[in-house]
Amino acid sequence: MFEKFSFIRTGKVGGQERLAGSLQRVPVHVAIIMDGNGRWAKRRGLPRIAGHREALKTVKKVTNEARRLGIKVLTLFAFSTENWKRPKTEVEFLMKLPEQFLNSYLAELIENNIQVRAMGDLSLIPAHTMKAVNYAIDRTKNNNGLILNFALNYGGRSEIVQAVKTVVRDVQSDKLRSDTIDEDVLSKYMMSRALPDPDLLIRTSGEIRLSNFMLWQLAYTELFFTDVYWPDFNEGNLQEAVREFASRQRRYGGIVEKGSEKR
Ligand code: V07
Repeated sequence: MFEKFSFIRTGKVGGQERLAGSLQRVPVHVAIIMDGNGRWAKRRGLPRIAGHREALKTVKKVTNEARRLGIKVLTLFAFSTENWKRPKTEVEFLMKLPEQFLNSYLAELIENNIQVRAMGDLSLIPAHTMKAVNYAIDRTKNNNGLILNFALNYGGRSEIVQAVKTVVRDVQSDKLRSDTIDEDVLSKYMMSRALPDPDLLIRTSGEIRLSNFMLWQLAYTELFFTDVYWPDFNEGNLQEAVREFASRQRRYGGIVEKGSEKR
C-alpha cells in the first residue's frame, strides 16, 4: 500500500534552488517529538502554556509543509503517558489544544484532503477532547492525502504490553497459533498497524533520547536531532531534516528495494 519512498520534483528545497527536474527522495513516514515549548516560553519570560499555544502554529506549518513535500504520514507526539505527572493546570490546558487546533484548522484539513488519526490509550483522554478528535477523525476518514497521526497518551512500552496481551488473548481463543507469531504478526497488534514504520524521526530542542516513543517501529528509522525549540521549528527546518534523510539514503543506502534492507 505504501511505497518505500516517494520521488517528487522540487524547485526549491531549503531556500536552495535545485536543478529543474532533480529528484529528491522523500521519507514516506515522518515522526516528530515536539519538544521545547516550555523552554521557549521560559526564555521569553512567559508561562509554559504560552509555549504550548505557540506550538500549535508550528503544528499547522509543519503539516502543510509535509503535505507540500509529498510526505504520506506525519506522526506527532502530542502527549505521552508520562505527561500526566505535570501540574494539573498544565495538563488541563494541554487537553484543550486538540479542540483549539481543530476549531481553527479542521476546515483547512478537509480542504487539503488530510486524514486525521490518533493512537495511544485514548480511554484516559477527557471526553471533551475525544469528542473533538473523534469528530475530526470521522470527518476526514475518506480523505486520501497526508495522514496526520496524533500520538495521545502514548507510550512505546505500554503499546508493546497491550499488543502482547491481545496476542495472548487471541492464542487462548484459538484465533492465533503461537507457532506463527513473528515480527510481522506482532506488528499487526501495534497501534500503528495500518501505517508503515517511520523512515525519519525528528526530535526538537536538543534532547537526544527516544523517551518511550514508538520503540517497536523506530528499529530502522533515521534519527534527526535539532536544537531548535518546537515553537521556532519551521518549514525550512523540516526541509533540512528531509534533505539530511535523502543524503544519508544516497550515502549509505543507494536505491534499496523494499524488503531487502540490510538487517
Ligand atoms: C499538543 C502542541 C504541540 C507540541 C507538543 C505538546 C502540546 C496538536 C494537538 C492535537 C491532538 C489531536 C488532534 C488535533 C490536535 C495536540 C496535545 C498537545 C495534547 F486531533 N498539538 N497538541 N494535542 N501540543
